[in-house]
Amino acid sequence: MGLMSRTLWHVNRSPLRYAVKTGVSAWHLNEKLERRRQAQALSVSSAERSKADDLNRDGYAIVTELMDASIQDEFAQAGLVRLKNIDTSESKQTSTWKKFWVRLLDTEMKDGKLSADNVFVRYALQPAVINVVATALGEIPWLDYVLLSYSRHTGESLASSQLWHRDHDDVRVIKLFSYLTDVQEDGDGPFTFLPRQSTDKFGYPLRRSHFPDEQVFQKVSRSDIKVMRAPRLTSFMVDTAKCLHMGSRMEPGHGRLLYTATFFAFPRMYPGGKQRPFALTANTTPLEKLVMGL
Ligand SMILES: O=C(O)CCC(=O)C(=O)O
Ligand SMILES: [Fe+2]
Repeated sequence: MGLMSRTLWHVNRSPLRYAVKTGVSAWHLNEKLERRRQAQALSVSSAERSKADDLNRDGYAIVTELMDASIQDEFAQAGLVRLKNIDTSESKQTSTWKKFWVRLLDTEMKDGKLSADNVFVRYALQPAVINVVATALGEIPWLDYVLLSYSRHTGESLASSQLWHRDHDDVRVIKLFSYLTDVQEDGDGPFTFLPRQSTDKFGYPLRRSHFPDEQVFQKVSRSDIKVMRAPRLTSFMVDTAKCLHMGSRMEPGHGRLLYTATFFAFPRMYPGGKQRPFALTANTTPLEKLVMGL
């Protein structure tokens, strides 16, 4: 890690992160105001508003019933196709640090970009999804990336996101998760988390970002845990910066295919100069462009 990223690592685990976020936001005031204005103009249903309230109050919301029926079939089929092609995705994957985890969309990116009409991009751009996240954040969100990950058993000890952690990519990180395989048993490695209020009891122990079960349950009751055992096509949103979470604790012979769309409030806290991982098409709307940061 360089000096800059090491400094940010510490900043983003301290109360200073809010000052940094405010400072970075001041640079982009016009766009920030435009995003707020456009969020006000969205027509948001009462069901969507109530999910946004859940998200802000508890740090999570179950949103399966808000997903657009017309995209579900295509989304599910596309998941099955990627599952069949796992061996090629694995050999081409760029980062292999998480051995229990394979990224499946890398192979279909062109120059590091997914087309805005790719079903996994469109899934994140569904009006209901944008409405809920925009209402929760009070502004048009920034879609940072979409991810399709396949988790499987490795026989190694628990590591990285299999341990309890909060994501530190930004002050608030709203992830839309959808299962593309059934996750009905503990062996299927369900996404597991603590609601915001329970996470707050844990505080911010210094010097560590990932914690074993014992350490978490010294401060938080085990009965507070939410284990997302659910059939495929279940969708939920979690503020993973505010809620301790873990998952992918797979048993032998089990596999879990999970879709993730990650949203922040603009501007991204780590500028980083990284190019956007999306490519627009002739049909991309101005609102979708704003969400994708294009
Ligand atoms: O694999 C899991 O269920 C945990 C994933 C995770 O930590 C994340 O998406 O931030
Ligand atoms: Fe995480």
